[in-house]
Amino acid sequence: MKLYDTVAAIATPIGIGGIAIIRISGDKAVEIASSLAKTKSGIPLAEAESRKLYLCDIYDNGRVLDEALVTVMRAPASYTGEDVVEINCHGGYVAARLVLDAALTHGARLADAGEFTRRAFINGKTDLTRVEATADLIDANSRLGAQNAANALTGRLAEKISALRETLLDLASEISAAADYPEEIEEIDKKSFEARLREVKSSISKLISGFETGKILRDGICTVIVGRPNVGKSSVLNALAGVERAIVTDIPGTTRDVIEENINLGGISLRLLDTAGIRESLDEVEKIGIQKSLENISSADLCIFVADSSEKICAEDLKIVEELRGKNIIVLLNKSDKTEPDVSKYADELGVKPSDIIVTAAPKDAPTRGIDKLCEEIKRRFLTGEISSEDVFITSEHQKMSLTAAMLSIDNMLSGINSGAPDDLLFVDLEDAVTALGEITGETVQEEIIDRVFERFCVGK
Ligand SMILES: Nc1nc2c(ncn2[C@@H]2O[C@H](COP(=O)(O)OP(=O)(O)OP(=O)(O)O)[C@@H](O)[C@H]2O)c(=O)[nH]1
Ligand SMILES: [Mg+2]
Repeated sequence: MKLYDTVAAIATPIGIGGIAIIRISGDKAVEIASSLAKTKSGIPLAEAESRKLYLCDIYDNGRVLDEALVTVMRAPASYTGEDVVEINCHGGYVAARLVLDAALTHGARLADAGEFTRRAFINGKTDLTRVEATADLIDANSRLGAQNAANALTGRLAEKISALRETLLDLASEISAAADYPEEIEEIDKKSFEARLREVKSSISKLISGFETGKILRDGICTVIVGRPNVGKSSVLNALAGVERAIVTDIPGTTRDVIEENINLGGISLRLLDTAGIRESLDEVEKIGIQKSLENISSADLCIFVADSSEKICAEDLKIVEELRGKNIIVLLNKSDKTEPDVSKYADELGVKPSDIIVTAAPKDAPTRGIDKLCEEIKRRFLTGEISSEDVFITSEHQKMSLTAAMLSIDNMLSGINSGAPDDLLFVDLEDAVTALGEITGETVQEEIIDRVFERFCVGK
């Protein structure tokens, strides 16, 4: 499929580095590259062997820009399925930009964000699960997140969805054969039909229940640390991060803005947000900081409430805990090096379960306490069960929505079978389920969903 113009972009991040890659894709890719790159061996690029590296000088208007390795990948054996040329020039801020500008001058258009992958999708080189996995892998911020993305990228999720879709298509063809040729084909065996349907349902339900894990693998656990001023929130952040990330002083109101730190927790990413201590304040800047603290609570996966266990619980503490009701919350009784806190008394006063409380200390220049326990508790809450290197979890809302829609249609069919519904009604639900599963791989997807998937991509991918 070659409906498009030829596009080009820098596929690597701009900055100091050994290599930058300029990717050109489309009908005129080789022609445009030929007007820039002259192979050292004298072979015209138009005659270059596909997928072989050629050392070239890159020129623009007779002026040499760089010395680069150039690969021609002829359609359809390329990333996009079109003719692609990749120029591996030197990294940095200037060389790649000049080479790209030269390609644009010679007739290429600057590629939109995700356009190379979108072309690959349109040309059937990839399916929508792999497209989403590509974005997940690029954005991955943890080892297990990258592993999950790589599993989906190599087709594990697509295979699962396609197998389920195939089973449903088989069932559909059995129904329609029985309806079309009632004399030759016996009525469908409802018992075996139902059994196969239940198998598909259980696989779908497993995939849906893996969504929470998939989301954690992809985005990490968004954790907000809240509490009154001076209780030790920033000290806890620093203890978890293992570095002096946030300023710690004995002046209440030290932290005013939200401070973010990403830490690795057993292969997943813990995105910690240290916030301004919440209190009634007249200071304009502090007030904005407090507002931000409150806003972050609503979108967090986990709220760590820090209290100073060397002081009595006060109205301000209770007010903050009230803000956290209904959220996933862990209470830290901090500064336990000063006095040993009575956990059950605090649990009563704060109205939380004793099992949600961890006794901690994060004093300056002295050993910490309870930080390991905090990490274990977070892992226990968010990583239920071992994640094997073979596992693949869905990561996007759209995948979950389509699976839920397929599940609904299957439930309709199951109750239809029980109530003796006619085959043509079952057929309608089967078609809906097949369509819903096709939305995940991209076989039956609407443009709007595709647009949403590609919104996440950067230029050059
Ligand atoms: N003894 C002791 N001191 C602590 C502990 N945790 C924090 N501190 C001290 O308490 C003071 C306040 O600590 P921070 O971490 O800045 O407190 P915060 O909650 O971030 O305060 P704000 O940013 O003002 O809201 C500092 O002097 C810390 O060294 C602890 O566990 N034990
Ligand atoms: Mg602070």
